[in-house]
Amino acid sequence: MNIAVVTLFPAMLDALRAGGVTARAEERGLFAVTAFNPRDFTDDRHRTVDDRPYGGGPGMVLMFEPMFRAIEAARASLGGPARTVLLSPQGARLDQAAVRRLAGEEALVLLCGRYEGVDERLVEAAVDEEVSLGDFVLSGGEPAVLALIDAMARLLPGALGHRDSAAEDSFTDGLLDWPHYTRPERLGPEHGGRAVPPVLLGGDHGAVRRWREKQALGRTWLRRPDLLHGLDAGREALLAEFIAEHRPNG
Ligand code: 9WO
Repeated sequence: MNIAVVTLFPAMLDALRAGGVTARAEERGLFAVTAFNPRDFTDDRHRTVDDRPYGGGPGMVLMFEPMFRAIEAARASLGGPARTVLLSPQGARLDQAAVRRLAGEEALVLLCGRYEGVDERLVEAAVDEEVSLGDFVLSGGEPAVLALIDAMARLLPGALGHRDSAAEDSFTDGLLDWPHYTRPERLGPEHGGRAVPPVLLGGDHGAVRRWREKQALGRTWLRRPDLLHGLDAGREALLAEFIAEHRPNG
């Protein structure tokens, strides 16, 4: 997968190479990320990329030409058609289904806004899709692009190594994760002697699986009921057990 990012701050993309799944995926050649800086596509002595908003008001707006030329260069570098995505709070909310869809593209151009935003004519002329990570304002689209690339990279075949497409990873698809524990079995008295749920220590893999699915269902019910729909009978029963055993604040 080839990704071209249009950004005034290309150094922010270095974080992708600093470690973790994205660094390994790029080393393995599963994807490549290249930056295009609109400042390199200006004609004036000051390399101007922004100007004051028509109609007045505070702040600056990214100008059409430097952004458009950077997008054209980005597309040319990808050597084929590429979906162009602007990260902005005005976009459709990103979810795992959208991440999967975008990760399936051969090539992508990702646009980062800055200041008060981009000239709207750029959105009309060059953007296929606007994507938002949520209802909050950043100072620029770069952190959102990093998050999107990270979410896509871990879906590329080979990115997670041995964990790839493990059946286990999908059995709570669409639910929140279950709780995780590691050594020691019991914390010291300074931490209240908190213990690991005994079922996880018993070696009954069927019971562990059932407990995890139940916890995933229960947490989703408690924290994100909007995600719970169309449960099959088995899951309904498991969730009913969780609810029966659940004590608020307990
Ligand atoms: C600024 C602002 C000020 C008052 C009222 C509303 C406002 N919206 C914005 C705004 O959206 N500024 C953007 C900042 C301009 C372009 C880059 N910025 C950006 C991208 N902020 N947040 C994102 C973003 C992208 C994806 N998902 C979540 C947030």
